[in-house]
Amino acid sequence: MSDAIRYERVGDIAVLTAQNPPVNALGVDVRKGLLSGIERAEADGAKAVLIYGDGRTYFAGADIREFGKPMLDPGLPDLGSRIEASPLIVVSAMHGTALGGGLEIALCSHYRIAVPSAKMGLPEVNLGILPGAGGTQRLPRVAGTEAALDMITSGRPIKAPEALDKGIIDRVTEGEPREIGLAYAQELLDAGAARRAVCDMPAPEMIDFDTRYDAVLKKGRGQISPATALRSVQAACEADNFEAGLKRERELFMELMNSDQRQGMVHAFFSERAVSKLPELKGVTPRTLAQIGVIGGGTMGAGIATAALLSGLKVTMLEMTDEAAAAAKGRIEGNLQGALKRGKISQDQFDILTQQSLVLATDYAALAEADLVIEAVFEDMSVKKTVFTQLDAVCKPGAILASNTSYLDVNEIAACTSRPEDVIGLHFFSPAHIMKLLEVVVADKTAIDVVATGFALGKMLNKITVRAGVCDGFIGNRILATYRSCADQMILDGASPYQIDAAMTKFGFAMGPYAVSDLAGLDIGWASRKRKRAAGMDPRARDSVYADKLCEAGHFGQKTGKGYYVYEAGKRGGTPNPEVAALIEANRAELGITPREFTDEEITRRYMCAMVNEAAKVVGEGIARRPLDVDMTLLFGYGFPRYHGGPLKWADIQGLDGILADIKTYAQEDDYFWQPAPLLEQLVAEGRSFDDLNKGSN
Ligand code: T1G
Repeated sequence: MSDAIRYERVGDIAVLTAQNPPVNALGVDVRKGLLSGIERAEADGAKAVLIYGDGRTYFAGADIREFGKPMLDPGLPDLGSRIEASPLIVVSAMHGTALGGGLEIALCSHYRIAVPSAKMGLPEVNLGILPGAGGTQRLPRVAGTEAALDMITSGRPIKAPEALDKGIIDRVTEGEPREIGLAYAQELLDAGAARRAVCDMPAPEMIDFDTRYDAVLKKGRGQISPATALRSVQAACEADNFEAGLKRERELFMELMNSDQRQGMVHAFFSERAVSKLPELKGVTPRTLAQIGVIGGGTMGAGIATAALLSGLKVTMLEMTDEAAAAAKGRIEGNLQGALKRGKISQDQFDILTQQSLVLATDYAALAEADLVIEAVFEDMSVKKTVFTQLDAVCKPGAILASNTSYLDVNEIAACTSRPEDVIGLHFFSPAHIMKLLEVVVADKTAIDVVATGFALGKMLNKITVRAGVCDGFIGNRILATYRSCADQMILDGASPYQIDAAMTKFGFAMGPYAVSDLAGLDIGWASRKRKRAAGMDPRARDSVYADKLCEAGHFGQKTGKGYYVYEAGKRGGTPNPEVAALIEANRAELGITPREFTDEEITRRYMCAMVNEAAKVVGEGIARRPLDVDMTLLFGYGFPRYHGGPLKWADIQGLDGILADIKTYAQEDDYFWQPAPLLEQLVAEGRSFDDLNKGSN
């Protein structure tokens, strides 16, 4: 018997207890244990079998770490069929998260009971695959085609009471899984209940799968797993018999298992968990966080305050005037109204957050007791310095002084205080109560427990928290500046902003870079270009001025109704702004450029090569610790498609040698912009990948 499954007899019931912490993943030892447990129960005269999990959950699914490796026997589909075929009555008692292969094992059991808090679902599409142990065949049989399709293509788990309504489970009972499972199994035996196998149920009802397929494919923006999973459910309705449906599911499952998208999504799964685990923070106690200050109540500051309030922190919002403070309060209340509408908080909580947890102030003295102050004022070094000098004067010893700067030098900000060890960058993304990314920018003198507190705050606010070093733009905005610049150069050379946007949405971004600029406000890029020019640009850098002309005319994108696109009130999205082409042509003429054609493939390749090259520099210079830190930054802050895993995972999958070769080809036209990253050259020379660096750092 494997250690992962404990076997015992309680009267007529054989009890199989999973013991594979932390989530009872169905690795090979668990599968072996379940198989031999069933065989032993049948051999030693038991009349029923109870399956449940020790610790925090029933099986949370297949062991994802086994993906991409040869499958060791017994495989999950065969194990499931064997459990289902048992002549004994098999009962699963679920708690925690019965996900993927976990729910599939439960569906192979003859009866299912769960505690009310249990959640169940088939989230495989989020890993780039589909339920591969009969889930696409059994779930529609018990829940109906529509309900099953919804769960399988969305991957969303549901709570036990809903699962009961849908017929996925038979009973919901408060208690310990072992106790409620034993009682239920005994009750079934006492009542002489029959074995009940889902595979014997009639095929689910047919629907118009082709129309649905197109909709699912479109919604996935290039992600293939939900649409492929739909075809597998279709097989449940159409196949001649249950076995034939299972076989089709297996074929489609293997197609996805061998896909690049599966690699990308599994990388994302593990990386989002690894990103905040830094070796240097092990054993470091974060400072206390109960009360925070936010300076500046614009969109960003109000978003930060909202996120902090929602996580249970008390917030003092500092503004310059009473009017500005009232406006900030209005923004925060507006954000919290959103949370109220979405059911995240109750009206009572809303009242407490706005009336008790939030304090408005116009005097720095109000920040004297704050454990952490985050400034979100105008992005200008002299303004920041004024703020930090005042904070230094009023804040209590040990308070953390944080800047939400997107680009500026945190060392320089820290140097204007008497306590640079307490200064850190906390770079939120707008809207800060919604966007998942937080860059924790560690300056030269930042104390380690201040870094730990930055990560603790990220956890409280439910963010993906990434460590970044100091440089212009940190991880994300620095890489963004480079790929945006690559796009701007393609425009000078002949591409159009609309072609670039179309090519990048085809790649999987929700929006292309120019539509994003319109959304963020063209004034942001304008200010950044002016700052770079003022600091002195390298004469070899190609500068484009057509976008400046839009700004000079007062067109800042969506907020003014016009930018790269024209936005009509009440309509979603925009249409290309006809004035833009003339501005670009004038810029080309000024520079003596004869425009040429670009294919979508070339646009994508250049854009991605620029992103990967800068990302490799960011890792090589230690601004990001590991390639996965870059990948998670781009995924959670910049809309990079999850199914590609992140730019550096994408690069690994494409092949680093080909990317380096293309960069060198582009460098023949412009050897200033296209300077190959030393780390990329090194990896290619050594035949290694970015992922090798991730693994080496664990
Ligand atoms: N396999 C391996 N490791 C897993 C795992 C899994 N399925 N699930 C979690 N872990 C690790 C995770 O990496 C972390 O490790 C630790 O457990 C705690 O997780 C044939 C093909 C269950 C809701 O997709 O959604 O079944 O970082 O920090 O917030 O159809 O983990 O501590 O080293 O996330 O309490 C389908 C994936 C698989 C579920 C718990 N199942 N897991 O969340 O803790 S595919 C899933 C989760 C499949 C069949 C197929 C969540 C959770 P470390 P955690 P949590």
